[in-house]
Amino acid sequence: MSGENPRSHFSSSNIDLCKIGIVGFGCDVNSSFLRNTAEAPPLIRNAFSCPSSNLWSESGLDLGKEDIFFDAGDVWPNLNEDWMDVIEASISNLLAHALYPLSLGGDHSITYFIARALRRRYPKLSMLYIDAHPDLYDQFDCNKYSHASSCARIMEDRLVDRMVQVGIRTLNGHQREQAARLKVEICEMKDWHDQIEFNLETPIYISVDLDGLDPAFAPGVSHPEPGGLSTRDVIDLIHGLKQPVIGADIVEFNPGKDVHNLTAMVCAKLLKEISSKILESALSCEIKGQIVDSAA
Ligand SMILES: [Mn+2]
Repeated sequence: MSGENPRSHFSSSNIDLCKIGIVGFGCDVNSSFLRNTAEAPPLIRNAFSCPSSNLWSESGLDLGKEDIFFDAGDVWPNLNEDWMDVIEASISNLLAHALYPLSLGGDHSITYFIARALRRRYPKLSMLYIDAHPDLYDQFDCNKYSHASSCARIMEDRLVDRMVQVGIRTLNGHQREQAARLKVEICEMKDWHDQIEFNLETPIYISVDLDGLDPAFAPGVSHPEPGGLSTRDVIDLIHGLKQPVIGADIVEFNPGKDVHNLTAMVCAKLLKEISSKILESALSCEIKGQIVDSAA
């Protein structure tokens, strides 16, 4: 470990020097089956700074250095607030400080509200959506903001130019129709191979639902679906992206279903590798914000 206090690595005093804005959303009100993903953000933070590992990414970046992460803390539901606006405003605030937002969920419904904020900043944007589920229901349990409908909302509102989904293995008839109608590009798990190329040409936002991984690797989820990606598959996929990565979320970790903290550690590992990828993108630009300008 490079620091004295292993739990302080997200903290930094100067928001304007940092590159990545971390925010947790303790939101599971749009979950359709089980709750408890709201408990995830602090556990992912703990796993990130757990002294069982170090803070270096596989690409050789020391994520324990100062002025990488600005920690905006965790946002918790307040029945008197419009929760959707709170998420969108939280991301907008990070973007206003030229930070690349990295959100810890919470259920997958948060991604739609994150994308609403991102779209105002990024006129060209692709989303890489790693999940067992396409989340394309027109509505689920009479809830149009369900975590099972987030991609339908994102595509209807044209919040991304391309939506590429990986790990999908639960398509039904309705969602196949929705995917065709909304032009979602789905790499079904049955067709997955590790040399796959998506040829993304715009900045990329990554959304990782832990159930995209096989439950053998990430058992702490509400909807375990056998036959999924390995942790290595996901890391290699992230490493292989050629366009700048401008933000991400890590969602649907259900601590109540975890085994020996395994899924929390997977979240932390993905947090490190995604952060490293974001930093590589940021460092390749001499001035913060150049990615935005070049994408216009
Ligand atoms: Mn899912």
